[in-house]
Amino acid sequence: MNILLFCELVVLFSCCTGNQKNPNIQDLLEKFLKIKQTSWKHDNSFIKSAKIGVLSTYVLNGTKNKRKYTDCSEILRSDPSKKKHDGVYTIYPDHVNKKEIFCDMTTEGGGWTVIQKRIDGSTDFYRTWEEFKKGFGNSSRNYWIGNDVIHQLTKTSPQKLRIALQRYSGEKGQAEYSKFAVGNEKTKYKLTVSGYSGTIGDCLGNRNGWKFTTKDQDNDNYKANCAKLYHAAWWYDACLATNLNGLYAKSALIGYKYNTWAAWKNKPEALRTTLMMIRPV
Ligand SMILES: [Ca+2]
Repeated sequence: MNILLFCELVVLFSCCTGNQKNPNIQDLLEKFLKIKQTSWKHDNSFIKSAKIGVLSTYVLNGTKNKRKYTDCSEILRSDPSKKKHDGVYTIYPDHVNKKEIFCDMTTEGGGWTVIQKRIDGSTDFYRTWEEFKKGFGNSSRNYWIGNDVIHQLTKTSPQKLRIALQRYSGEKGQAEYSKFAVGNEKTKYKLTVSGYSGTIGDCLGNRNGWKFTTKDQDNDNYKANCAKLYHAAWWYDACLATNLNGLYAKSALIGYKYNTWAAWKNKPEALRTTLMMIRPV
């Protein structure tokens, strides 16, 4: 094949992408070969006596998009080698906006998206509505994932909630709720929770329908603002049996303003570590 013919063939093939039989290319080639009165050979092509057929293979070069996982369970399902590798991962709860969060890849098979984590007193949890809406803190230590994210994660598929606590004595306990969902901001992040099982008693079972209250937005059922009274932000009624976003005490002090789960020891004892995490049912 001469150079000119080769160049013209390249022009013809440039209209074609993918791995396919292209009728337009076939027509063009037929006309082309008739005019040129010539023959040609191509490794990936074939020509029959009566009709010209062209089959050619092209490689499309480009950057493969990294998959955007919406939660920790998707990450684990996609890569089972992450099992038992707890740590900070990146998720895209709404498929667009990035969030650095902590995944528990160990507990009962792993795949838990941690929505609240407290291990020390280095992060202030006495925050505004806007801060609880967007989330705050450091994903490897203490953080609130953000009420919009909790809503996003719980609206698409049924979720269960697991609460894992540790006392200053070292004792550990947990609660699991088979149903957990949080409404959007218009509903004031209305809580739906039920199906308790666990070792620490049920402090949330009667919280259904309660709205979120912060120091600057009072949606509770008490005359004063429960968030201000108890130095936190939570789904308060009038006011509380648990206060996991409460003041971090650094010892087992007693008082509802601390991060406590009163049903566990029948007293509002401050806790050393708290984790709230969710996973699709
Ligand atoms: Ca109130």
